[in-house]
Formats: sequence, structure tokens, C-alpha cells
Amino acid sequence: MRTFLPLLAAAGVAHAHFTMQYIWVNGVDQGKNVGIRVPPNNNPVEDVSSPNIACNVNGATGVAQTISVPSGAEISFEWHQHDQRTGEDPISGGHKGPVQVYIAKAPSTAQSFSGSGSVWTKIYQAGITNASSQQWASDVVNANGGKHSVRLPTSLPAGEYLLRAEMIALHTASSYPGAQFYIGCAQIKIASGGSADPAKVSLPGAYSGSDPGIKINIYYPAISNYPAPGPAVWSG
Ligand SMILES: *[C@@H]1O[C@H](CO)[C@@H](O)[C@H](O)[C@H]1NC(C)=O
Ligand SMILES: [Cu+2]
Repeated sequence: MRTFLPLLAAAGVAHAHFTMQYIWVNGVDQGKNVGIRVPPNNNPVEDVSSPNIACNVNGATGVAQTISVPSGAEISFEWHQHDQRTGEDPISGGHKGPVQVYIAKAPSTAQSFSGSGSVWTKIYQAGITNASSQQWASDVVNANGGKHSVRLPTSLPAGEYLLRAEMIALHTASSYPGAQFYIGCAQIKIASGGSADPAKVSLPGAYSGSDPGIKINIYYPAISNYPAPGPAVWSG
């Protein structure tokens, strides 16, 4: 029995973390890991200068499936600590912080697109959702079965894209590295659309370890306005 103890201890550490496992399109579950670039484990990325900050570890490599979505679709992202929907805390309640969503248009197919370069546009952010209770966007996700949603702007051109959802856990962020970036990227194809050409940033590039939303003590003083890292939201 003694030899099992280190394994159990290691598993206990991993329990705290989570990954993005399901995409929903207009309320329809697309299936576990379908269209998603699955990282090797549920550990966060902590180095904002690493290529892993784009689409997590191994995230520059495409997967076979790309999810078809109508113009203006509501996309939901669902996260879990483990490889299952167990009813446990979806993302582990101690992980407090913002939720952000970015999109990047592939030059050709989403499968062949690495997500490198100045290609990312932020389409959603939520930080502190109730200052008096110090409720974070992550608390809302945890209470909502691990899900959060965004509506795609209808002005996005038809084509294939990477969608990047990000939850940043700030419970250990008072020094850098310390903030934990949980990142999930999905491949989608928008059948029809508009002709928008929004501003774009690169990842890595858009974040710095000294950003006030990345190196931050969230416990004192209490946060009323969270300075989200990265560019402003483009709303279409
Ligand atoms: C915010 O939190 C306070 C304190 O817990 C609570 O009374 C209030 O109802 C909350 N507001 C919303 C909009 O949920
Ligand atoms: Cu964790």
C-alpha cells in the first residue's frame, strides 16, 4: 500500500484544475471534446510569454473535427475538473477570476491554423460580477454547471476560426508567475456572415506579467473594478 501514497498525493494536486470539454451551439451540446484541442492534462499555463498562452499545451496543432455554426450563434463553453460530468464543483470554487473569449480567423482551415501571429480579437470579458459579495465571473461559471456563453457577432465573415475561451484563476496572483490561465480552443466554421475586420492582438504578446489584472491581490483591498488583461472587447 505504501507505494500508492505518492500517487494519491499527486492526484490531489491535479484535482484543483480543470479543462474546457464541451461546446454548445445555440443550446445543442456538440459532444465531449468534439472540435476541441485537448491539452495533455488539466494544469494551467502560467507563463504569459509562452506559445502555450494561445491555445494551451499542444494547442497549435489542429484536430480533425471542426464545428459548423450559424451566423450569430450563441456558443457555450463547458469546463470540468475531470474527464466527466460528475456533479462535483465544475471548476473548483477556490479558483476566482475573470472569463474571456477571443476569436481568430483562419487563413484557410481551422484545422491547419496554429493561432500564432496578430490574429486574436476579444469578444467577451467578465470580471467581478458583484462587488459587494466579491463574486467573480468564475463563481457564476461554477454555479452554472461549468458553463458560460457568448453570442458571435453577425458581422464576422464566413470562414473557419479558432475560438479561445479563457478563465484566469487569481487566488495566487499577488506575485508573478502566479495567475493560472485555463485555456480551451475550439475549431468552428461559420457558414455565412458579414465583412467586419476587427482589431487583433497576438498571444503571446497581448499580456505582460506586470499587467494589473495578472499580478493582483484579489483579497485585499476588495476589488470593485477588475482591470481585465488584453484588448478591449469588440462587440461586432
Ligand atoms: C450582490 O451581493 C450582495 C451581498 O451578498 C447581495 O445582497 C446582492 O443581492 C447581490 N446583487 C446581485 C445583483 O446579485
Ligand atoms: Cu487548479
